[in-house]
Amino acid sequence: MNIGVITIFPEMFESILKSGIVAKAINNNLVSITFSNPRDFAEDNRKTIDEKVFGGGPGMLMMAPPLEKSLKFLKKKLGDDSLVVYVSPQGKKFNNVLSKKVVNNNKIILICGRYEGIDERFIETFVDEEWSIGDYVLTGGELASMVIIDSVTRFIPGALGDKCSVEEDSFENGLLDYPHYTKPRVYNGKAVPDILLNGNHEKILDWRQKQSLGRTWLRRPELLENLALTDKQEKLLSEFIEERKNLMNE
Ligand code: 4HQ
Repeated sequence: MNIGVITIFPEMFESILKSGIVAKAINNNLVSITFSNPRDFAEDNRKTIDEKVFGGGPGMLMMAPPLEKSLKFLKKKLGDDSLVVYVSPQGKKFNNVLSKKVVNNNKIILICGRYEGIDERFIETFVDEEWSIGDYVLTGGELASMVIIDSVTRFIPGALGDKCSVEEDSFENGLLDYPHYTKPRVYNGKAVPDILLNGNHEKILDWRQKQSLGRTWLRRPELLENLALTDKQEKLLSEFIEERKNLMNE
């Protein structure tokens, strides 16, 4: 998997390059990240990459020409068929489905805007897709790009030690994750649910499925609208709702 990043702050990426799963994936040659700094392609002696916005208003905008040269440099390295993504709050909401598509395409170039953003004509000419990581405003696209790189890396075969982890995650089945417990068995007066301790694997699977369904119903009901639940799942969810009603009446 080849990732290109256009940023005036490549040093921000040191965190994910040095620690954890992304660092390991790079060391194992599963991921390669190439940076390009538009500052290196500025056209004047003062290395200007930003300018005032036409029409007035606060802040500065990144100019198209240094971005274009930066992109051409990365395309030469990664290939012309790279998916070019501009991260911005105006984009399509990023999710696991997009993340997996990136892994299938095998190459992506992420453009990190600073200031008020980048010249619209650059987006129209060179950007394939605009993606947002959520409805909040960051001071730049770097953190959003790191979120995308982190998420994508998890879907690269072999990047996660435990093969099952990706398949058992939240959203893989369209549902939120069930609760997890580890030692000690009693913590702050709270015991681990008995069912997880008595070794009946079938019952444990049912319990977890029920918790997943119940939590999704409570916290993200809109996720259930896009799912066709099996009869078994309908039954488990009804039980969850019934048990919760009884708990609240106690
Ligand atoms: N920004 N999801 C503004 C974001 C953002 C987001 C990146 C701030 C682009 C110009 N990016 N710059 N939310 O807030 O992706």
